[in-house]
Amino acid sequence: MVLDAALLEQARARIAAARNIFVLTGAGISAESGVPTFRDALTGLWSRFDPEDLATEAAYRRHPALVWRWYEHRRALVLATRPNPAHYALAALAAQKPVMLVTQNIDGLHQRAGSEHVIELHGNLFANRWLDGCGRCDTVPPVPGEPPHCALCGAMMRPGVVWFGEDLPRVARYRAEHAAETGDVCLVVGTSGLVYPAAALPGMAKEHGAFVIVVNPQVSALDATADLVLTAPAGECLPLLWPQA
Ligand code: BJW
Repeated sequence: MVLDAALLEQARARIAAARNIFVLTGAGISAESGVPTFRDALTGLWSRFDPEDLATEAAYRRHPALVWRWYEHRRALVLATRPNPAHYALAALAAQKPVMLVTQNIDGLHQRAGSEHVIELHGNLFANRWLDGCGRCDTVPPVPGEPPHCALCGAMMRPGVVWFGEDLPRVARYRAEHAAETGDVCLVVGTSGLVYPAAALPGMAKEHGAFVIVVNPQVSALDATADLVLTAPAGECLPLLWPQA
């Protein structure tokens, strides 16, 4: 992919001059690691299901084993991947200037690349919690392919992610909004910009005076908010935007 040299230079200058950078990432930043983006067609067993139909509490209550297996499949997939140059570039940037890194991703790849203090808006794939637990929940030995149950009250374990219709973790949301309001550059990487409230953050940043840069090989809903769009895969583009350690 050939990046427009003038746009690249403009983005580099903005980032070099920034005092605080607010970064919002989405599934696209992990695509080059081999993690499917959320709205890509899934293959194999899951190709018959619409992910948006599985990512709700109602779906989990209706088909717990199906949804649990979908998350087990995704955990295994993520564990077999590695961070890519885009994740490492963001970790390197944080060593050079204040970066507030907000991610919609649940894969933990930013942390594995060395980024600290990552604000996870949609939870984490590896953090399970109880659904309707009794407060003293304890697992019985799990049946393979089934969600673990509490030995005391029978509650089910659920993935510690944020499904549609659920509130985002309050502290993460508060910190993300603060980041959007205080960054002088807002760098949006690999998100379709279709899922709220995350998708509202770049607009909030712009209202507070940030220069908004979007990195995405495809058109996204946030292009209209952007001051500058870099049409490129994150792993190719980000390492060109600032010096790498
Ligand atoms: C590359 C690339 C490369 C490819 N380099 N890029 C306001 C308006 C309308 C609706 C709502 C609203 N406010 C709230 C709602 C409802 C709802 C919502 O947003 N619905 C919309 C779909 C219409 N939001 C919610 O329900 C949220 N909760 C909430 O608001 O609570 C208050 C409330 C309660 C009750 C009622 C109403 C409000 C919760 C949202 C939770 C989202 N959860 C998921 C699943 C997480 C767990 C899991 O993964 O299983 O989070 S959905 C899914 O989408 C996942 C993602 O984090 C999220 C965003 O997706 P993302 O990251 O943008 O991925 P993609 O696949 O969409 O895009 C990838 C992009 O990468 C593409 O653009 C590619 O081109 C690009 N790409 N390769 C760079 N190499």
